[in-house]
Amino acid sequence: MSAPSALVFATNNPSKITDLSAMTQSAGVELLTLADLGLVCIPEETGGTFEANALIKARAVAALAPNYTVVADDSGLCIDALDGAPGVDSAIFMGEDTPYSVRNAEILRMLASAENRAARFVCVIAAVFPDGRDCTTRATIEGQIALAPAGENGFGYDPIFFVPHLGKTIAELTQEDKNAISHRGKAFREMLKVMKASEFK
Ligand code: ITT
Repeated sequence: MSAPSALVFATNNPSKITDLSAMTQSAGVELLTLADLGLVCIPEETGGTFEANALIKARAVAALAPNYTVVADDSGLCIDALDGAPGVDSAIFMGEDTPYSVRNAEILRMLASAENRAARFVCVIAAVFPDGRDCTTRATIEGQIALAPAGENGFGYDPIFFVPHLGKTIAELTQEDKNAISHRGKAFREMLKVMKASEFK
């Protein structure tokens, strides 16, 4: 079996598209966006878990594009000192229109006296196939909340997510280096493997 030659990515976040495009190009898979298909889909993320929300997004778009394999990403930053917050609410933490510079500064303030700065990015990729079946893959990257923001690349919380073995924040990495180690890179590569190995159609 082989992976589908085209995937529809059920996201409204252009930065996620940038992350995945680099990987689909090298895997020889065409990545179609909602805009490519003229679709508008903004489902309510009421699932409460990364898996449930990723499936909600993938199924909502699959209902509009039933002949395609649809993938969706639900992801977030989980900070130990904040009991896992912002977690599944990462996109809406402090309000979805609040600039990340403000959100990141607030997280640094909240952690000002924290001894434990451990955090992880979590990503679940859900896929829904034309035959109606679905599956998910999950991956994380472990790190630390930095003492100050650094770097201009990436998006969201990348400037405050420090990767100890590289001595850099994710925002200081190239696209290729981010994808090699990131929650999204690992979860998506795993999904491509599952698709190649399985009888999903
Ligand atoms: P879609 O639901 O349309 O895909 P979204 O951005 O709303 O887009 P999520 O609900 O999955 O997606 O929220 C993910 C949030 O987690 C994202 O908006 C960022 O705040 C954060 N996040 C996830 N991955 C990230 C990454 O690689 N770098 C920085 N922040 C990330």
